Amino acid sequence: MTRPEHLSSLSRRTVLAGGAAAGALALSGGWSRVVAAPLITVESLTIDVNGKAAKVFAVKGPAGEGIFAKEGDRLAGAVLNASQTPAVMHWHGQIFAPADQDRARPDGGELAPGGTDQVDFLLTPGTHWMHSHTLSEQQLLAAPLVTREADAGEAQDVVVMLHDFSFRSPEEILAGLGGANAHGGHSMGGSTQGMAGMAMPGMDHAGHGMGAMGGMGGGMGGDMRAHANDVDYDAFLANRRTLADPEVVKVEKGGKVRLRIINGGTATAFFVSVPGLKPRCVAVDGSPCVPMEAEAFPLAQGQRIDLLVDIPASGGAFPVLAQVEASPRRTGVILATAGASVARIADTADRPQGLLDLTFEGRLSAGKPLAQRKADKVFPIMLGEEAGYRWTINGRTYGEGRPFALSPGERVEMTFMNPTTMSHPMHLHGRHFQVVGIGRRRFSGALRDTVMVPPHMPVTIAFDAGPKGEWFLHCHHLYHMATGMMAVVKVA
Ligand SMILES: [Cu+2]
Repeated sequence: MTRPEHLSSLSRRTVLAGGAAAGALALSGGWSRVVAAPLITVESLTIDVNGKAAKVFAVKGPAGEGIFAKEGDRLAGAVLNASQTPAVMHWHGQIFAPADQDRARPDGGELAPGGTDQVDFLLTPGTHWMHSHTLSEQQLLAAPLVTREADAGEAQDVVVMLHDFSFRSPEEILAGLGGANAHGGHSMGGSTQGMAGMAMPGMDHAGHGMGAMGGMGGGMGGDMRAHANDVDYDAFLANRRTLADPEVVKVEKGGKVRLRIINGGTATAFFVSVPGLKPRCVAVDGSPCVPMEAEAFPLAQGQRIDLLVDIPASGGAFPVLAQVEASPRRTGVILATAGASVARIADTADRPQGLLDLTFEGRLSAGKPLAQRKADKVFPIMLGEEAGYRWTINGRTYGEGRPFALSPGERVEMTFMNPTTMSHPMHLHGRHFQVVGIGRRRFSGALRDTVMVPPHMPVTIAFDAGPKGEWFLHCHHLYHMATGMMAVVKVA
């Protein structure tokens, strides 16, 4: 098995030893070397984007960006913040990390520059990731946290992390969203400018005039069309590179590849496709699903998708593309066999994609669904939007509302309702849930940790509460979360 260069391969022994001063690092070739603690380091670095220098973050494991482990491994060791900025790290998709080992918890806090944390938890199998839970997520403070399943077989793993990138700081972006040209400047009557702007990829700040109305439940009438892409990004990255200079991953003729794709974009959802091959989705958000083929796979912020592809015996070069929803803009990596000629792929497609919807979600079913059970608690959750780029859960921004109170082991159902004009990828910390309803239709859908809730389409999730602790439930659109769309689930 060839491993991507940017991933570290940790043996069980290595991970267990990670908390000590040094541990042995085993790479796929079978050799090992001694590496010093810490296990994970957050650092600043400068990368090149479109020929311009950009100051971003990196999350380094023992052998490069991210962590790549095997089922049964623990993540045990020190997390060092070697950057100049306080960090709030979240272990996204990890269900065995106790609440007090996740910095991103209601009573958590920043890991100060130079500060160290100790972590020790069993890794959750599957394609997961770790990322900042504050605005620095926009500056690429994120990395893969992939634990190879015991039954993953011989496929070659290729991890692709997607990002939306801006030369502006996240604070500037947020100010722009809340400024006079966004929500705050519009009256309740909406704006014709907004309607004209809505179909424009990447540029529909003006569309927010409608958003405020959406939050009022649609009672104002007018055009309620959904929109996306409220931030105008400078680039879209796959493994930190654009299609002008993409990563080219060497694959074998006749080989099998497992693409593990992570949407680390903060405000961008993508459609993933592999033209020329027939990808089969085998897992979403790290949890196995009944294998499913599609032309293009929707991937909202925070979500992951695992796609199996067979490389033809004749070889060739095959782009793995991620196209922004409601836009022709795209990014990606190239899979190429030895000697294949790699053509330049334009970073703009011939035509825009539509908005993400739940067509694919509705066809998915979990590999291991939850046991059928009547819910002990049912929560209707109304997602809302108010003037001034204020996003709410049940009418309240984070800090204003009471926690959702659960007891360990309770079967919980939450139905998200979205009368706003943007989609909300809703993410629950510390637990995987099953999608069990879309609109009025009940079904045994995918196991996930992040589900997209489009405008005017209720989505119901189910999960069994636990472990004890306080966990965030929030929208994974960074600027929605930062401006209020977050609540606490308290298991006690
Ligand atoms: Cu949102």
